[in-house]
Amino acid sequence: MAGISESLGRIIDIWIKPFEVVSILEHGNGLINSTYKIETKGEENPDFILQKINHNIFKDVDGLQDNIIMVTDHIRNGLIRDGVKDIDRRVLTLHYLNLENNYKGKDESRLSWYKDEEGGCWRIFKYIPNTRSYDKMTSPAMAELAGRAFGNFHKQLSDFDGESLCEVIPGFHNTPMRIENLRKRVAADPVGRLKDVKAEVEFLLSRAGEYSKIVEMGDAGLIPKRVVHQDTKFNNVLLDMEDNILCVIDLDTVMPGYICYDVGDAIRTGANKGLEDDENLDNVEFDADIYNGFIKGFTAETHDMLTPAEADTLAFGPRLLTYEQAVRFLDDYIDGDNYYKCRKNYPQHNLVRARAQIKLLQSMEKHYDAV
Ligand code: ADP
Ligand code: GN1
Ligand code: MG
Repeated sequence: MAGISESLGRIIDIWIKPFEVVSILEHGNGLINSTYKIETKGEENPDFILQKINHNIFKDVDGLQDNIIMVTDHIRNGLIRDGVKDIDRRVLTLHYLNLENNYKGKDESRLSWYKDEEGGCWRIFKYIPNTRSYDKMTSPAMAELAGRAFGNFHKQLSDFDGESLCEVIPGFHNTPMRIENLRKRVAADPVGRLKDVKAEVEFLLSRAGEYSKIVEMGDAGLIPKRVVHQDTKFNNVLLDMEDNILCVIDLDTVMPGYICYDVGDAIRTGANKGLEDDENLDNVEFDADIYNGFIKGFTAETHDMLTPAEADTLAFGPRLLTYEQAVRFLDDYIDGDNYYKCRKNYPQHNLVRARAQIKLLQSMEKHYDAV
């Protein structure tokens, strides 16, 4: 099995006992962690999601896992309080590794993640059966569904104390910090790629002031910091087979931030008529109908909690997150591709991504008055 050593395989056998592995297959298409589905023997038995945590990026794996435990516990307690019946389908459940009496006589028990012999960090979630997720929002109705899912997620976390969370990636959506990183990378030009991207760098840096304003508003106390998701791709919403919302997943970056980040990343990924890494920039265009559908669902859930100033930032969020993502892809390209997974034999991948984000940003800027 790709990426899974024999010794890790033995741990997985212990981890999912009494169930037995039938197959471990790659699942999903994330750019940071690697995800696998563990299928077990017996139709009626549970399957599992296995993930290799990218600990070059998530350096404090204990902090990361503690965040996920606290957030899922909080959501689960809220569901119990509300008398929800199918709780196991409404929130992610980590599956602990119990090594007690099983492994070299050690008596540690209930590990929420495991470090293998090569230093790889692994965790397992219970697989929520009969579910699906979509990469794209294909209609305004679908976008409304996504908006409701993320809006409800914010409601679930509105009484959660963000102070208890570890900042797993410092300054994750701090746009001025991302811009500063790009400036430093340009100055260092570590692999000699700057010569190919001067126009892109100039385009992005010319907008630095405008796209620093959300962090400045937050610092000035004009908008509240809340616990937000920060990676709101539509495929991070699990739906049942009739497309009813079940839960929001992929909780690694749940941290304090501004609510426009979540609207922003959902629209950046969901309201692009092309792909995130489209080589044909004619395909890449902002879809205002998808945006409107999303905002309808999102505000239906959150209108009670949004402050007027916050509500005013929602429409800017998509531009902000698209700008920031262009900065991040371009930064990684200039750095020689150390952060995002790139397709094999495709050295231009991060540059293609950055150009597609710049095209999307231009299209959003053009439509801004209309939204
Ligand atoms: P990534 O960081 O790679 O995006 P995710 O945690 O989002 O990782 O998982 C990738 C995909 O796997 C999701 O989009 C979803 O389709 C599926 N998935 C993840 N966790 C579960 C789960 N507990 N039950 C069912 N499907 C899941
Ligand atoms: C990463 O791996 P994935 O798809 O969940 C990244 C996001 C980016 C996204 C770009 C921790 O998310 O911030 O927006 O790629 N996650 C991290 O597709 O950097
Ligand atoms: Mg995901």
